[in-house]
Amino acid sequence: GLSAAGQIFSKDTQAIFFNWKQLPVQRMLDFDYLCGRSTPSVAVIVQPGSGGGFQKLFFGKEEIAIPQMGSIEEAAAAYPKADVFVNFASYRSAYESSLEALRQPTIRVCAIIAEGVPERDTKQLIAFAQANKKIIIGPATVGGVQAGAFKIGDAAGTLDNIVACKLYRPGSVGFVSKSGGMSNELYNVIARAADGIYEGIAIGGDAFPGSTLSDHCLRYQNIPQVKMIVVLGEIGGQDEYSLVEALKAGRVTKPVVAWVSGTCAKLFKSEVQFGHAGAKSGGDMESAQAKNSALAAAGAIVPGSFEEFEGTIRKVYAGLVEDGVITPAEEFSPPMVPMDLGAAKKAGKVRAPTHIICTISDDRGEEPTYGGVTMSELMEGDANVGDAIGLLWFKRRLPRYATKFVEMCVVLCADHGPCVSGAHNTIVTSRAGKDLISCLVSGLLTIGPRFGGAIDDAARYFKQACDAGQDADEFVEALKQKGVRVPGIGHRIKSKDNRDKRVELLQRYARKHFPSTRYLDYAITVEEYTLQKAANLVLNVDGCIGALFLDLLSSVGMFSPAEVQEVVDIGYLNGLFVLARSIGLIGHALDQKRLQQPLFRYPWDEVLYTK
Ligand code: Q5B
Repeated sequence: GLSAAGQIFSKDTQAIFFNWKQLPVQRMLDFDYLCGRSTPSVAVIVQPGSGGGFQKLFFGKEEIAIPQMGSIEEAAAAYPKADVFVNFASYRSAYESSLEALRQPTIRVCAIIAEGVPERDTKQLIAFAQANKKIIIGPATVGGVQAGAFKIGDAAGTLDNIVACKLYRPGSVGFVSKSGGMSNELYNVIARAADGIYEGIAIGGDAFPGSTLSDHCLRYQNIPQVKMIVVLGEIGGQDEYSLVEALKAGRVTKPVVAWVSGTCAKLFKSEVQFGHAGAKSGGDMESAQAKNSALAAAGAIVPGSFEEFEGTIRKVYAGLVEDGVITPAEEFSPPMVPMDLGAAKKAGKVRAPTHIICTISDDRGEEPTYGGVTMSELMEGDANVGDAIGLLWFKRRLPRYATKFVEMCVVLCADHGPCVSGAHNTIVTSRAGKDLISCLVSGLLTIGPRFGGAIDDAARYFKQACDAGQDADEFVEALKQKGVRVPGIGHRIKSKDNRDKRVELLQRYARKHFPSTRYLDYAITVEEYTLQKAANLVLNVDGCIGALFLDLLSSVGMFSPAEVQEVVDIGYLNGLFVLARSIGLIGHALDQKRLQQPLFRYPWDEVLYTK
C-alpha cells in the first residue's frame, strides 16, 4: 500500500495534466527549471474533446510545445512513463476523470485539485485506488512537492516563495498537512528552522481525503533522506489517531513534530466549521486539544502553541544535526527563471515596444468605444451607419445631415442588379458552391477604376481642377491628351436621356442640406462638356459621390484643407462603395443558394472563338 511506497516522486517523474490551465502548468515547468531538471514534468496535456495539437509554454528561457490530447487513455498510451495524473477537472467531472486515470495501468499517483467532490465519489475512488495499489492526493488540495524533483500544479505558490523556501533542492524534513495554504507557510518555517523540506504533501481539507496524514508519515518513515517529520493537523476527523497508533506501534520511529490547529474552537459555545469541509469538531475526540495530547502521549513532539511550532522544529533539527543524523543540505543559488514579459512590464522592469497603433476604437473598458464614444452614447443618440463611419473613418462625430448623407450613399449603392461586374462574380462563385465570404470577396475584387472604385480618383481630379480654377473643357481635354478617362464620368447603361436616379437623389439632398456644393457644380460643368461628346458620358454615381464628399468635408467646418487633402490622397472614399455593395453582394450570394442554382457555365455560342 501507500505506506510502503516510500518515495513517490523523483527528478524524472512526469505527469499527465488534465484540463488545460496555463498557469499551473507553467508553474510546474518553472519549478523544473529551478531544480535543474532536464525534462519537463508535464509530458502531455489532456483537454477533453480537443483534437490534439500543442500548448506553448516556457521551459526556462526556451519556449517549448507540450503535446495535447483529447483523452486520458490516448495520453497514457502515448506517454507510458508519465505515471502521475494531475487532475484540474472541476468538482463535477473530477470523479469520472480520476477513475479513468486510475484505470490506466501506467498511472500510479492521482492528485485531485477540485474542491466539493461528493464524498460518496471520493470513497469509491479510494476503494478503487486501494484495490489497485494506487495513490490519491486530494481532493480539495494544491497537491504537493518533492523539493528539487517534482511539483504538482500550484503547490508552494509563487516562484519567489519557492526560492525563499529553498524548494529547488532537497532538505531533510518530511512534511504533511491538510491545508495547502498552511503548507506554504510551513515550507517557509521549515526552511528557516531547518534545512527545508524533502517532501511536502497537502492531503486536502475534505472529511475523506484520498490519502491521510498517517499514510504519508508512514511513507516518510521509508524514505532514508527524510530525517524528521513535521505534521500540521487540524480540528475534526480521526486521522491524527492513526498516526498516534503508528507512533505507539513503533511503525514511525523518526522524530515527529506535530501540531493540530483549531484549539481556539473551545472558545466558541457551539460547534464551529472552519474553512475545510472536514474541519469541524464532531466530538471531544476530534478537538484539536485531544488530538495534540494524544500525539504527545504517543511520542510526537507537540509544542505548547502554534507560535512555538517553529522553535520546536528548530530544536529537533539542531539536535539531529548535533547527533550527526542530519548533514545540512548544501546551499547554492538556483538558476534564475526569467520573468514573464507581462509581469516584468507590470513591475516597471522592462519596456517593450507595442506592435500596432490604434486611434479609432478601444475594446478594453467596460464598454467598447468608437473614437472615444461609448456604445451606450451611440444608442442613446440613435446613431446610424453614418455615425459609425464618421467615428471610425473620419474620427469625427459628424452632424446629422452628414451622417444621413453617408447613409444615403450606402443605401443607394447597396446594389445595382445582377448584371454588374461584382454581382456577376458573386453569383458565379455562389453557384460554384463556395462559402458566403468567398462569394462576397470574389465580387468585391472587381471593384476598381472602371467599376465602383472611381470615387477616389473622381474626388482627386475634380478637386485639383476645381481648386486650380481649370475650365471643364480644358480639364477633359488635358486628360484625353494623357489617354486618361475622366473618373466619375460615363456609364454602360445610363445616359443623357436615361439619367441615373441615384445621382439625382444625392444631388437634390446635397443642394438642400450642404453649406456648399462647389465641387458638385464643377462636376456638372464637366458632365455638360462630356455629354457633347457622347450621350453616355454622364456624371455617374462614383463621380457624384466623389464631388459631394469634397463639398461635405470642405464645408462642414470640421476639417482643415490639409485634412480634406489627406482624405483624398489616402483614398477613403472607394470604401463607401465597397461597404455599400457588400450588402448587395451578400444578397446575391444568398439568393443563388436559396434558389439552389447549379454550377454556372457559359454556353459555347456565347463565346467568340477566334485565332
Ligand atoms: N469614354 C464606366 O464605359 C465606363 C469616358 C470616356 C472620357 C470617360 C467608362 C469609364 C470612368 C470610370 C468610372 C464608374 C467603363 C462607373 C459604376 C457603378 C455602377 C455600374 C453599373 C453600379 C463605361 C466609349 C467611348 C470611348 C471612351 C469614351 C468613356 N468613358 N471618355 N472619360 N470617363 N468611366 N467608373 O460604356 O472615342 O470611342 O474611344 O471608364 O467612372 O461602376 O451600374 O454598371 O452601380 O454598379 O464601356 O453604376 O465610362 O464606354 O469604354 O466603350 O467607351 O467613350 O474613350 O471613346 P463604356 P467605352 P472613343 S459607375
